[in-house]
Amino acid sequence: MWDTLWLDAHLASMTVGEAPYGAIEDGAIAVEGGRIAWVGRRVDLPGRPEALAREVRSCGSRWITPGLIDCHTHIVHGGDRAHEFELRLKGARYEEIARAGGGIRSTVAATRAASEAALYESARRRIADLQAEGVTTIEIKSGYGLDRESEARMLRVARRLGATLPLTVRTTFLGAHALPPEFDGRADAFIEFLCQDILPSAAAEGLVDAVDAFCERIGFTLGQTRKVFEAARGLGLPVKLHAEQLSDQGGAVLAAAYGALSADHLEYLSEAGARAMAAAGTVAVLLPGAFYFIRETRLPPVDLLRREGVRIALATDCNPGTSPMTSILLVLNMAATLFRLTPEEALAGVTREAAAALGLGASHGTLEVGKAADFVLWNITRPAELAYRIGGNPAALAVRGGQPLWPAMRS
Ligand code: DI6
Ligand code: FE
Repeated sequence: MWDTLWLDAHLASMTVGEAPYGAIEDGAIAVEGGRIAWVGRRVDLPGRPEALAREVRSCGSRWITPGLIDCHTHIVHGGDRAHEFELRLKGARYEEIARAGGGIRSTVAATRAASEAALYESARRRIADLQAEGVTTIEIKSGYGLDRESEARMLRVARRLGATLPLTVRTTFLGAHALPPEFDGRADAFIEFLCQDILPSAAAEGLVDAVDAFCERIGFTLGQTRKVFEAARGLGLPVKLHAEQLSDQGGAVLAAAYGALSADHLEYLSEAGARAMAAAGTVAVLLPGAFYFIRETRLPPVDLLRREGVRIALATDCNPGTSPMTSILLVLNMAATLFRLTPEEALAGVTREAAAALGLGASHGTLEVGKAADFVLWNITRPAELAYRIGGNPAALAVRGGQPLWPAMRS
């Protein structure tokens, strides 16, 4: 007998098939032991609902999607950069601020100074915004500590958020995010220390699910990124890359050569980069919040990605400098309005494709038997509404591992 049977719902299963959104009208989902035990049309249920499950719940004709996945965040960090925002509005550019010691470095100072408890609490609040919109899985990067102890502290906070909240957390080590002040002018030495010491010690503590780097003029070179990837490979860890955000450094080609789970940003992606990603199965993670916030004008090459068959995911990039954003629904809207993704591509980008970008494609991201019973009930009449609206929150109920996240459905 199943634990729970959810009835009177339309399902946007997000499986790849004939129907847009993998839609199943008048569907049902059965949950057993935190996983999806049955999913399909209600008329195909193998018996009377009451005979099949201990608990039968009506969804009131709502739509159900998979739990949403934010696959690229820097959500654990100290302080904020509202002041830098003011400076930019008076004319300073992001790269200028970064070169003048502001930018990422000011967040590094604030993060180093913050206690583990303070980092946990500020991240928990930001995560609460995401959860309210149906996010059940997030990725969290380090990269504002940049020394052994502070990087480990960020990742421990990420692990604790996953252990204490109804949320699946994947951690990514982003030690190669910026050059810490104590290594000024010695980027190669920092990368050496990172690969020999900071990364192995974080990995030994079980804090690292994947390894990332910021390959950019204001970040690290292709050669330095390769060293980080070699170190990750030596530890048996998958890689990802901040690639081609502000310029074409050839990062996507390198990432693909290492079988990266994803290459992220990609406004300046070349054809060669897209082809390499397609061949390697590397997911493109687009971050419209950062594009919008720094007023980038170069669009990521969405048509090229489609043509080459590169999978496209979306995320908030929640970070204090370039995307102080905690709304996954706004990401959907921005991806549609700014990048011209269809609402279906946008929803796939925060479900099926985001799961793939985290290496969780087998267990998350679609409504399919055997996968985690993570799903969201929505007060909408068609799935396109999720990308259509600006502001407002139609989430009626989020369910993770079969457990509702809040006591009653919102209408
Ligand atoms: N790309 C970004 O957009 C963020 N990091 C990165 O590698 C910016 C991080 C920051 O400015 O604090
Ligand atoms: Fe980022």
